[in-house]
Amino acid sequence: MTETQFTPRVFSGIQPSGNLHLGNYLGALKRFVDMQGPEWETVYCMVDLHAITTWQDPADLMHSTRELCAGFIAAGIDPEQSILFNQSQVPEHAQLAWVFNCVARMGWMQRMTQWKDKAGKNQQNASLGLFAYPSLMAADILIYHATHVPVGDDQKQHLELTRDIAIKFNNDFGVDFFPITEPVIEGAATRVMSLRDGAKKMSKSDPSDMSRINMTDDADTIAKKIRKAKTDPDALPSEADGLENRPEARNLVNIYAALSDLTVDQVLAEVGGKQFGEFKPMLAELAVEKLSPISTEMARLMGDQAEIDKILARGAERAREVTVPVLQRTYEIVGMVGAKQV
Ligand code: AQP
Repeated sequence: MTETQFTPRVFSGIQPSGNLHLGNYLGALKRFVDMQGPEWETVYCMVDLHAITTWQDPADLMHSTRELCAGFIAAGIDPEQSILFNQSQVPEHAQLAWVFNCVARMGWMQRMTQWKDKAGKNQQNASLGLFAYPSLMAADILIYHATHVPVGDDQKQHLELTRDIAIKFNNDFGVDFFPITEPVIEGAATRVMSLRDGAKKMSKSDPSDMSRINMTDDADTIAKKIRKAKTDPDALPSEADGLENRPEARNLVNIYAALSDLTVDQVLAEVGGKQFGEFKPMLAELAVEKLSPISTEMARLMGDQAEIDKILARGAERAREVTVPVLQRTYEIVGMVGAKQV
């Protein structure tokens, strides 16, 4: 079998489940913007089918999808350069996911830590969709033959599963059809932690709004949340080793580094020896400087929702130029009669 050369293509997505936050921005969105360029084709998606794996109010889901689209554009995604759309408008994602449901093994899915975390103790009452989520995620990526996927650290295991599904599909059918995708988990903020608890990931679903900085927060709210962020009584160290066993301090330094495009060592060379009373206002000022223009632009874009819907529809049309032939070929490989007509 010859090694197929795949076009360098980036795919990633974010769930429109409300409360787009600093973790989503630094771990994902900002990285998506950084990867736009001549080196890659870039495909970015609002994964609304993933969002409904847990209950979403329909009106809120529509609002969050449009707001997330506004967030992508406000952060710097150019819908002419990148393909930008919502997942449900491209049916091949869900169709390929069904094929992958028949490739992935129950044991693989049961090992997913996000499934265990999100289903909690009440697995019997969780949706089947939540269990099958990683298979849809593999389809999201592989329907584009994406070679690279920028994500936060929490998605590492799902990316490994995507590779396992591609390898098993290729082996089962004796083809070299799906690429073995590379995760891109880079930068100082691959895992932004809660502002209230340095052991917990900053998350959309945390009941405490003080635990996260939302992309829609105004300057005063951002400053207040940083001022009240949990810290320890010690001064900041001058080197990264000094952040050992200081999760809250490490988190704030990581956020500062990612927002300013510096390394942790560069930040500590500047702020080492300072108390949090001095560092927090510096961080608040930086966060407001970087995030306020994005939230202002998001609000402006949300003033013309018809335009947002047009962008998403156009993005979906462009996406289908890639996904329809990939699904057709998949069906052919699997042995579906009439696959040519897909
Ligand atoms: N805290 C985080 N730090 C860095 N990256 C993060 N991501 C999420 N949280 C952090 C990255 O954002 C992208 C989109 O994530 P998602 O839409 O799948 O949502 P999620 O991971 O479910 O986000 P939340 O906030 O954690 O939501 P809930 O509360 O529903 O669990 C991904 O690339 C993710 O890595």
